[in-house]
This record gives sequence, structure tokens and C-alpha cells, in this order.
Amino acid sequence: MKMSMGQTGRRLLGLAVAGVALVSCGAAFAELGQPAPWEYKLQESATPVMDNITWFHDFLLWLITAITLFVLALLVIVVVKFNAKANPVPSKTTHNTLIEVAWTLIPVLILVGIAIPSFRLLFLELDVPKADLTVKVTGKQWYWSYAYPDNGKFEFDSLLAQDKQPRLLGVDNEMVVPINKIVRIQTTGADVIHSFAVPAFGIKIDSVPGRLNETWFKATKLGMFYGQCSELCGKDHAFMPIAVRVVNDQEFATWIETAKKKFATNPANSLASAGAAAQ
Ligand SMILES: [Cu+2]
Repeated sequence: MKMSMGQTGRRLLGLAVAGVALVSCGAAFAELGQPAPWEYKLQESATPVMDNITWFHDFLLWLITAITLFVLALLVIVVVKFNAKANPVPSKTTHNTLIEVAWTLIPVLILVGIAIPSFRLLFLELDVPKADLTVKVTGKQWYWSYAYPDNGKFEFDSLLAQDKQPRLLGVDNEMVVPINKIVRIQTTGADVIHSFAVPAFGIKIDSVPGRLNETWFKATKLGMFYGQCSELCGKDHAFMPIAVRVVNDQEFATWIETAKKKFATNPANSLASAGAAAQ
């Protein structure tokens, strides 16, 4: 079937409209701190580290687009200009010092240009600043436990709440942190390897039995932020969500007082009891 130019044009226009509609829908559904239908970008950032990750991602996307278009242009030039028909007597050129130096040096410079922001980001992630608050996160089959060693001797479990929204992300007891404070996460696994990840905070760190891994975030936006265990850990791996509520200082102080009372007699205070039993 042959299409006229008009038909082709209309089809292309239709595709473009559909594309724009899809993109704007994705933006319309986007919600802070959780995934959205038709989402194709990174989640909206809520920490300086995630700002940096988003910037680096976009920078690489533009760079790779420019490189791909450049290579495509070279291929098109070669196909058009140097095919057998257009170029009946082939040239016998084998070396060109300038081009050879250029195609070695330019990629090296591009890699250095990528390495500098890449290492800067890596140091930002790994170099934990002086923390205002430490939260100990323990991954268990199949839920999370949170302890606040700076704020009192309590620990609580956070399990998937089937009746809560967003589906498969809502939990019974959320982790609560204050806004604009540096929170140090120390994480370990009680049984197998889990991984503590919150996309909007730009954190993902393995929770390994027998080890204490460390990361940090500084939430700059109020609200609920969701993540999921990101290391395949058994049959309910998909059902141990992470929910973090970012509140202001006063609300946090109130929550700490409530939590101390509410979770003081929690029999699931397993870390403390397991530690005491071992001694
Ligand atoms: Cu897990």
C-alpha cells in the first residue's frame, strides 16, 4: 500500500499529538514521592543528592543524544558520498594524522567531562555529613523495622497495610523524619539481604546481615515518600514497602513522644531483645 505525502503527513501529525498527550498525561498524574502511571522520568527529587542525580541523568541524556546524532550524520555522509555509484574510483588513503589524533583525544575529553560530575556525585552520596538524626533500619522477611537510637529506646515494625493507598506502598507504621535535617540511615538485614531504597531521596543501599551500611538524606519537601525493598529477598519481596513521612520539627518532636509510649512495650523489639539474649 502506498501512502500519499498528505496521508503520511497526517499520520505523523497524529503520532506527534498522541506523543504530546502521553507526555502531558504523565506530568498530570505525577505525584511527589510515589510512582505515577505512564511515568518515564525519574521521580521528582526531594533531596540535594537526588537533585544532583537528576541533573547528571539529564546531562548524560543530552550528551548521548548529541553523540548518537553525530555518528548518524557521519554514517549518512558515508552512505551518500562514498557509495560505489557516486564514487566509482575509490581513494586509496589509509592514514590521516589529524583525524586519528582527534578521534582519540575527543572521546577521552568527553569521558573526563563525564567523570568529573560522576565522582562529585559519588562523594556526595558516600561522604555522610554530620547527622542531626540517626535511624536504624532493619530489613526482615518481609517487613522493615525502624529504631531511633538518638531519641530513645524504641523500635517498631512497619508492615504493608493492604487497605491503605497507594496500593502496595502504604504501611501501618511509617518512618517519620524532620524536614531539612540530615538523617543518617544505618541499615542491616536480620535474615537475608534486603535493600533500602527511596527514589525521591536518591538512596538505595543494601541491608546485609552482619553488616551495618550507611547512607544519608536531607529531605527538603514535606509529605509522604515511598520506596520498596530493592534486593530480591524471598516470596514477599514485593510486599515490604518503605514509607517515609517528612514533617516539621514540632510535629517530629510530638511524634517521638507518641512513638516512645506506643512502641515501648513492643514485643517485636527484636534487635534489643536478641542482643540481650545473646549476651
Ligand atoms: Cu526485602
